Amino acid sequence: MGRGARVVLVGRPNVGKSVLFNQLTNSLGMVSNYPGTTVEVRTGESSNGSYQVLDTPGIFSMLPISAEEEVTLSILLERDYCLVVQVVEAKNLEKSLPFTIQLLEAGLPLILVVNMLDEGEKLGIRLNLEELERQLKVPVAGTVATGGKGLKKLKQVIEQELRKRGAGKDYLSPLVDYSPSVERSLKKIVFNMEGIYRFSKRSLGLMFLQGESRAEDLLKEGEGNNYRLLKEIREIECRDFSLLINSWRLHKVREMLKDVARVQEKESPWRHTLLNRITIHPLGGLPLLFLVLYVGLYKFVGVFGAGTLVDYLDGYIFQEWVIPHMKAVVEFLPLPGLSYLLVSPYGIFTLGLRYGLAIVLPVVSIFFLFLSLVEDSGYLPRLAMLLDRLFKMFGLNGRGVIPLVLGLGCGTMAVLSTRTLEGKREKFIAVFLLALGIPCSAQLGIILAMLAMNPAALVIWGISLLTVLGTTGYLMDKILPGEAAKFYMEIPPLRIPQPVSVIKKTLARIQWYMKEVIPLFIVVSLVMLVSSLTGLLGLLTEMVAPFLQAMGLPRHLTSVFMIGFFRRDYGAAGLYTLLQEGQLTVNQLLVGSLTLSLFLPCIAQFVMIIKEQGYAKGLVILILVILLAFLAGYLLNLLITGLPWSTGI
Ligand SMILES: Nc1nc2c(ncn2[C@@H]2O[C@H](COP(=O)(O)OP(=O)(O)OP(=O)(O)O)[C@@H](O)[C@H]2O)c(=O)[nH]1
Ligand SMILES: [Mg+2]
Repeated sequence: MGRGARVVLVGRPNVGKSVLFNQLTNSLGMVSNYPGTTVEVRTGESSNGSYQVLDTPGIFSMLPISAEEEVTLSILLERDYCLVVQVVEAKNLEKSLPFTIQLLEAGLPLILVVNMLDEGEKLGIRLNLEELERQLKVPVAGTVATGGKGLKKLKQVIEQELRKRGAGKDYLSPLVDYSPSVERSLKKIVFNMEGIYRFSKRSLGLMFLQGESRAEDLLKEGEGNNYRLLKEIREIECRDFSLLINSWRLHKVREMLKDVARVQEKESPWRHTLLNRITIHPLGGLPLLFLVLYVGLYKFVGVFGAGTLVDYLDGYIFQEWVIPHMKAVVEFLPLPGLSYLLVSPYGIFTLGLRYGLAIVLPVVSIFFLFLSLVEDSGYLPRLAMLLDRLFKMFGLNGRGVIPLVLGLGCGTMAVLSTRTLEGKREKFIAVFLLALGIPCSAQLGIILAMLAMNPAALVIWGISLLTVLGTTGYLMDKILPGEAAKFYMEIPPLRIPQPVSVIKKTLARIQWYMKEVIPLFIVVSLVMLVSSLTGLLGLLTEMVAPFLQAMGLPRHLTSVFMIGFFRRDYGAAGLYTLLQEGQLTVNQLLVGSLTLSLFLPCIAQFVMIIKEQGYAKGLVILILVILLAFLAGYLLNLLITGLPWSTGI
């Protein structure tokens, strides 16, 4: 078998591939109850170290539509592996087995895992997996991945199959005999193919007949001059091969399932049905959304996380304890410059660690907990359905809800998740809106906590942000060429989040934050320290001052904006400090919060934007976002000057 053996997990989105991956490799990968959680391939070593496992983004068929499906198809077509493990849901065999047929047609060494047997059982579905195994002629294992049921057996089967590798599996006779016209063209194509491929010629021929672009590219390369002949054969019949091929496969699957699945309809509990209806009906869904936002974001993240916890950690632990003690220690040490480095206004302790650990960490931790609960409940796909129509006005559709909500967690990850959107147009709009106006959790929490003292200001901030986002989205929809993609998303059942999974996920995210972000806090303090010592900060302040003045903001906010570019939440933490020191009026806080919410994406997000959208678009986004942020701040200042509240909070 050898450590180099590779096992690839594939299957439709949201069927439990990542849970299985975590179980097989003892790791802590992201698992959520919505389709499209995994958008990049992850590799891990099996728990006994004898093979590698690859977790892949969801894929529906060999004809990919979205970018994340393409990632998986590329793995199947190009990467070296020994075994494919297809994961399917017990309740959705009819939708999943056509892809099984495709994998078998491709001649790939396969194990089928029928997961979520528990949910199938609840719906009254009884499966005869031995019969399925007999029909498919490949091993079939049943599992409940979340509970670990069937895993021991699955591991054994994987090892068995890996041992067989190299024994030379004969190519199985075709599972489906297609319609005469398809078979006629297919035979001619296969007969004329000369190249050597990972997939069987029959399967590549079928993909070619359906016009799949990767298969076309492969054949173009592998067949050389012969490729023209293949195209001619395809064109002779002049039929919609896709429709024919899919309907014959479906017919075959239905025939198979007659002997495999028995369904005894069970009534789902009324509570479940009611909750399900409420979440997707506007009359119930919108109040529920406000409730989730109010309790989850405002009360839990804003008031508790950014208020109570930060007050304690920053106000008590850091301000009264850590920093004074640190100052005392530094005074003792005869090292020149140490006090600058550690405890001056831009010192590593006073700025870096204080912002990172005392202000931002408590807020992100609480937000990560909230996000994990929401993700695992299955609420997000329902929100996507509810907001689909509204999002269409902004050139997105319901699918855009998920990246935008994830953006509240971390904009960088959210940009990556825009891969699940279908068209380039949607992706660009979503990436733009994320860069422009989706504040990340810590920033949002701190802003909510600061404005919580003045509810009217909070409402104005919320309305202004939504207006800018809405108007920008609306204009982009009108200006950008192309049409909105259709909305299609499978809605998973509502599930009670499992405490272990929620805690694991929250901890994994906090761990990520500590690893990636805390070092950055220290770098930020050093950059700020050097800029202030060399006079660069002063120069920048002079340059930005007229703009800040036009927005009614004090000039020392320059440093807040500068810090905000490293990470948005640090910027908010800077604002928080100024507020504590009594240096801001309500108007200034409001305009500052709005401008900072709209201001540049942080560096990490910007790098990801360039990776996903290229330099040119990245630069356009950057420039437009800066302009829009300052313009919105300027307009808001004009509108609120003269409002009755006074100069303090
Ligand atoms: N009840 C039940 N839930 C499961 C089972 N396996 C996975 N889940 C849940 O199904 C959801 C999806 O699991 P994931 O592992 O993220 O699915 P995935 O196939 O990796 O999804 P994508 O990454 O979106 O393609 C999560 O909420 C899991 O907790 C199972 O056997 N039973
Ligand atoms: Mg996954």
